[in-house]
Amino acid sequence: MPNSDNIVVLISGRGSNLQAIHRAAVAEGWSARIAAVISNREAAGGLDYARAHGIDTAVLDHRAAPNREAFDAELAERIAAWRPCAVVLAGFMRVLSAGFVRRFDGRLINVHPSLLPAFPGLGTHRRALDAGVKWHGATVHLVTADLDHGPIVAQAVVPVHDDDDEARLAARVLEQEHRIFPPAVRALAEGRLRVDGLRVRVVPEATR
Ligand code: NHR
Ligand code: GAR
Repeated sequence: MPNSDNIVVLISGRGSNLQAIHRAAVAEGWSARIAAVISNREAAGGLDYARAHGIDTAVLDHRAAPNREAFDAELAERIAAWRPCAVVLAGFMRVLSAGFVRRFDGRLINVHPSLLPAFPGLGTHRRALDAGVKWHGATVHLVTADLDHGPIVAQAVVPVHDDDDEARLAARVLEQEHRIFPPAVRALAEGRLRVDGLRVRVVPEATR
């Protein structure tokens, strides 16, 4: 059973989305709180932010595990100890096995740097530039075993400029991630997502 107010955030890097979520949770007085941040990389900048803000942290190096299943099993145990209402992938770079997803089914959420179903997987900004699309963006989705194909909770669109490079485009998309991810995480944590196949309705805060 989920505990109802612990959010666990998984990161691999800088953690700017973690910060955006944490800031929103504090500023808006969410009933849920970020209880723990778990990184598969010791050097992840997001760990420093978490420590500086009194959030529990753990590092689980996937290279120390004998295989993917073993890493996922240990990660699942660590997460389950918090009985989380939401498990947030915020720039987490390891694909999670079907067994892992099943264990936290309906509580896993990810932000992906493209307008899904376009450009699932890695290297999205380079691929968007190479494909010549005029619009790009970010997607928040529930995580299923089918990589980057879970039910879509929120999306935001940005223009692609003629003189864009990967870095400029990524920065424009990241700004939108920070805008759409926190309210989606909040809605999940507060039980305000209604999922019907691949379609998700977010029940507004007031009319719960
Ligand atoms: N797991 C499942 N089951 N489903 C999803 O939708 C997932 C997921 C795990 C992560 C984030 C995702 C993204 O937003 C995500 C969604 C990593 C890879 C990847 O190929 C792909 C997609 C995403 C994250 N990772 C390599 C791997 O072998 C490692 C890459 C690295 O370490 O730099 O796992 O894009
Ligand atoms: C974000 O752009 C996120 O969408 C992306 O990594 C960045 C993490 O930034 N995620 C993926 O590419 C997942 N494969 P952050 O660490 O500053 O939140």
